[in-house]
Amino acid sequence: MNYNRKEYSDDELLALYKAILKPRMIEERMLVLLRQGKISKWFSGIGQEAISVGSALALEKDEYILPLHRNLGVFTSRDIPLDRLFAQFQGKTTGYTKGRDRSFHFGTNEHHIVGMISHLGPQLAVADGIALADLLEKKEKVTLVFSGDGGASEGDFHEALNVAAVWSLPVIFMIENNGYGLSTPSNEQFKFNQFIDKGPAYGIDALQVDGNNLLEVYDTVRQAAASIRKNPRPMLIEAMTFRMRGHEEASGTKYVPQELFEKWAKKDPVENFEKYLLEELVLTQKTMESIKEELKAEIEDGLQTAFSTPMPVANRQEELEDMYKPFDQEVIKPASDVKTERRFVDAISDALHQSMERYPELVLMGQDIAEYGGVFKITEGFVDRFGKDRVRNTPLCESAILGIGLGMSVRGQKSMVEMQFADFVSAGFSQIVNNLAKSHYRWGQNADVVVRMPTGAGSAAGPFHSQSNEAWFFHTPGLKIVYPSSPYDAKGLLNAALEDPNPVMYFEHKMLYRSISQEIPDDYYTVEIGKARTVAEGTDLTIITYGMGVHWAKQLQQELTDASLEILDLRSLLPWDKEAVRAAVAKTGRVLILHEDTLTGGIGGEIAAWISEHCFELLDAPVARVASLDTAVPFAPPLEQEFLPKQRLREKVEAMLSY
Ligand SMILES: Cc1ncc(C[n+]2csc(CCOP(=O)(O)OP(=O)(O)O)c2C)c(N)n1
Repeated sequence: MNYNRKEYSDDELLALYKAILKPRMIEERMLVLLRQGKISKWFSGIGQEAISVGSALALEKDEYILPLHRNLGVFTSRDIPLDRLFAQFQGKTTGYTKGRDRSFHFGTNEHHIVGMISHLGPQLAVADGIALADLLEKKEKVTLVFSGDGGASEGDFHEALNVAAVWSLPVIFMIENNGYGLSTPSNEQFKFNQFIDKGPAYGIDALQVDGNNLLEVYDTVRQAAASIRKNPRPMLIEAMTFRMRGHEEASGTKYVPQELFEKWAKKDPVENFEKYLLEELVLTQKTMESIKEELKAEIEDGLQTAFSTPMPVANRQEELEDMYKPFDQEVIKPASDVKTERRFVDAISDALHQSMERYPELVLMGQDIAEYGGVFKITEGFVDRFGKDRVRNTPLCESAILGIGLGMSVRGQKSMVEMQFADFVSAGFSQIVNNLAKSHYRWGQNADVVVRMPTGAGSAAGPFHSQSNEAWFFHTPGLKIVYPSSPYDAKGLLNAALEDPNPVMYFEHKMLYRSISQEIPDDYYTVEIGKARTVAEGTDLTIITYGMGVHWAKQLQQELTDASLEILDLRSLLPWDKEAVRAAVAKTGRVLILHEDTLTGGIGGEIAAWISEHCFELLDAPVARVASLDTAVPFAPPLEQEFLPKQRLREKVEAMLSY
């Protein structure tokens, strides 16, 4: 192997040697422990250490690195205490996730590391978000994120590189090309010759390095980082390497031809570097042995401490609470009585505007939201007032933008991501339900992101511009969901959502945008998240609903002059107001749950179950539900009207009243 030490001093080379030896010695020790049945399997980085170690040491300590499952060398090079690292592997409380996630699935802001989720690709956009925060704060920093050659087949890879290119984000995309994705060889994974061919296609520079040559990786990343800090832009580095062990320890390597192992064994990154340092007289046999002894002692020490710490004791309360960053919402009242008549759409715009003034760290992102003002014109004029840095047109890439939101949270910024239509959130689903929602529980990092969701049917817009998909998120611990039905709540709940440090899905019904208006305070105010509102008081039957359902219920209440209807607007779906539901049930003993979303698996099912379980003695009739038909949302108006629950509401209410 050709090493070129350039201007690097003996001390620097020795530091590199110690750093590459450490993950190798840890893994060798772990292999023994695995055979003894003392630890569980992991993803081996043996043979690829030069990439992890060279990359980590080439950056400044306060620059973020986003490793994957084969990057033990990143964690060790950032001096993670070994007792905590081993405790993490063993699921112990003294690890980095309170025993909630495994192996390398953790981050630590103290060490400027954001760990992966299993899905691989979503990690890339999080790096974009960190880099965007650096760029906006004019910090001369670079962020480095890893991808395997297999993971690079995911759509997230394309989205992250494309946005990074368009926004000139200071990110190094380090691709470890080790020839296999689990058992799948490169020729079954992709058709192109090499990853560096992809760089120019995205408009970014690309370099290839010998990933087993520690000095080459280190020097290349150092130079790339220095250049990017001065001239922010993304760069792709392809590190050619080989995975010397199975996909995960104990999964075998039968599918890999023996000659490949033989070829790559000669290129072992640790042995070759050691040999080179001995030849260069940077290292003597004696110092080498003492370095190994020292590392061995450190590893044994860490292992002993980790083994002697107990497994976590489950605390139900703590488990539930840790899904969210603690936040005691202080409801803010408007400073004056001044009010203006505003449509629903203007109330949303007003809240965004005032929150942008209130939080200089808040950034808006979405398709066509800048000069064009968004397809519903909610951010019209925002660019003139707040500038293009904070009101960002995004490429068409829901997943990347949501991941960017998480990355910005890591750097203490807030973001609002506008889905052009709620339907398109499916293209970013994993980022929301796996990354944003679980991040605080896993390693204490909140995702300070509000996702705006223009939702609902009624305008003959067909199956992909009309869906109600709040139930997709209702089932995801870690998220909050709000769904206003009036201009007053639209403003107050959006302000509250932007204030809350947790990920909040904000549903806004498109048919309410310009059809309703109300006098609402000019000043900033918030509405409590998790609190329902009584819309009408009644004694005969309670309708529990939200969003458009509130308006359908109100209309029926006015038409049915001989019945007294109680209407409860949930306003927040996660968490939802159980006390208000109980009180509303108690008033009438008859409950109907109404929502625009389809019936099966809708939120009504959960609320009905809770009422049956907790309010049985208050009921005079079975809990009923009215919802949309269990079909896709149809296009033609007569079909859409049949789909929606409005026309079935009256019949159901009358049947219940005479039960
Ligand atoms: C979205 C997703 N699909 C499948 C998997 C299962 N899986 C985990 S690692 C892996 C192979 C990854 O290959 P590569 O990106 O080349 O990284 P390497 O393991 O070679 O370092 C697969 C298929 C996953 N984790 N996530």
